[in-house]
Amino acid sequence: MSTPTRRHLPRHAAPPATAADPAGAALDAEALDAEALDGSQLDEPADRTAPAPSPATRLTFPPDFGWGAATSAYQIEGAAKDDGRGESVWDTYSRAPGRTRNGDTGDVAADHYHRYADDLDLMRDLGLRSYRFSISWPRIQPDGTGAANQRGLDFYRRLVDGLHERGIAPMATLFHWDLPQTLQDAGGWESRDVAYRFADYADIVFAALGDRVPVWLTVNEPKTVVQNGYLSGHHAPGRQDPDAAYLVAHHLQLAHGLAVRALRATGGTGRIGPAFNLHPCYPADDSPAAAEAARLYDGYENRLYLDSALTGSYPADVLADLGPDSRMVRGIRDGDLEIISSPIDLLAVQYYTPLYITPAGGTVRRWPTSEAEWQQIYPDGMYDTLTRVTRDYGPIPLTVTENGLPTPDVLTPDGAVEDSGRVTFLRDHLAAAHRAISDGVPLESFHVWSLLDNFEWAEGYEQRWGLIYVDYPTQRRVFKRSAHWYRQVIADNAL
Ligand code: GCO
Repeated sequence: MSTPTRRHLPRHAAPPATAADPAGAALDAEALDAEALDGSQLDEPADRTAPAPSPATRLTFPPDFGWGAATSAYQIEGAAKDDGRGESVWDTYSRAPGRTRNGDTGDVAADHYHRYADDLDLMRDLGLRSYRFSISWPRIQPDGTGAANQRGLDFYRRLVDGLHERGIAPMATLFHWDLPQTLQDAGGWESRDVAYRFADYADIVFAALGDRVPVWLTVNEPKTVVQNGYLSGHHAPGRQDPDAAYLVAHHLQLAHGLAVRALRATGGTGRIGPAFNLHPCYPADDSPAAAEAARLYDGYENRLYLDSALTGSYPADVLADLGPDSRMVRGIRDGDLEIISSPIDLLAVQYYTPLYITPAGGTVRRWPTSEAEWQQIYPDGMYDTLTRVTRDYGPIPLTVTENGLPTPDVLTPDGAVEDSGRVTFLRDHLAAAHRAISDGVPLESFHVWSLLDNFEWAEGYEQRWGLIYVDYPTQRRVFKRSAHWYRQVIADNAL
């Protein structure tokens, strides 16, 4: 077997240093002081203190633009044992000692399973036109196979009906990382069979909800499962095995394609696509070696997923780097890429951060980070990502299904949450998205991550990503300043 020669910066935490790339690791550590770096060859960051534009300079969005917010099941629902829900890999992982900050789990989370009706009212008050949520596989099939658990399906039916009653379009993700534990015990995503079990689960969900959900997303961020679940090991299932990781990538892509085919087989009108987190990969300096390293890094970060889903082939440079004996390359069967590239209706893009690649194939930080130290704040990366997809893959409709940041939010005694950093961040990223639309990108909607403060995986509840503050001891919800601001943006259809 050959091991990939490069490291890949996982989301949500810095990767452990490896002997394979000591130079890159050293640069990562040095780069913690972003201000100390020389950014002279790069654009200036957006002026985050600029006043709001006057009406004359307003950025108006297309008339039917889908203003939205996003969540995922394990991060908000809680109710871990209600109504026949089975265990997922995240139950197992978060309950294991030392895996999450403060030992936090999603057992209660934002208690959305019980409070969904009130949360729907908050979405209406916010003026949302689109709500992106995920369906918990272990609520639908507690053991990952077999008959549907009707009580699980009923919950999502109530949720979807409640959205329609409030004039909000549902956008449902089929898999946001909560794999039934029973399937993990049978090999998880290393097992090709799990991709076929996913298609069975998708069949059940389409039969129950296909008439009420206009847009489906298949797999959320396969890359994060690969990098965090199987390379760095700080997400479920907590493995550190590069050879397994890329076989998992292939099976997640296969699962995506099988779900697309399952939806088509229903004959319904729903639209469907994958949700990829894309990171623009810039060379860290002007050297040819940095350009070459950034190109391969881009292969692992972006083209592995985009090329297979949209062009029906894996990037040759990544396959060569993995090597012919890698489990992934050996695991690709005839016909797989036809399945993976089954025609899709839209592509969901999640943008959080750029990456700067050194000649040695490591990464450096160029811009200040948010509270999530993996996230550099660089709004132009949104523009670059959206325009790149259109340029390289054609005018497929795009939706931004995640963009946001954590801020150190505090609920004041008079009941306010002043998250002005989130307002600035969203304004700058929306302005970049608007510029992309003006330059011809078919972007149809934008979903802030996240609607509510929630369980941020290994970071537990410490990071707050919501437009709406959740006071966990009481489960009280409070609109942050950013929620009031976003409501006005939606009402104006303009920044
Ligand atoms: C992801 C997930 C979300 C995260 C969000 C903030 O992109 O990792 O889709 O579940 O919570 O991105 O890190």
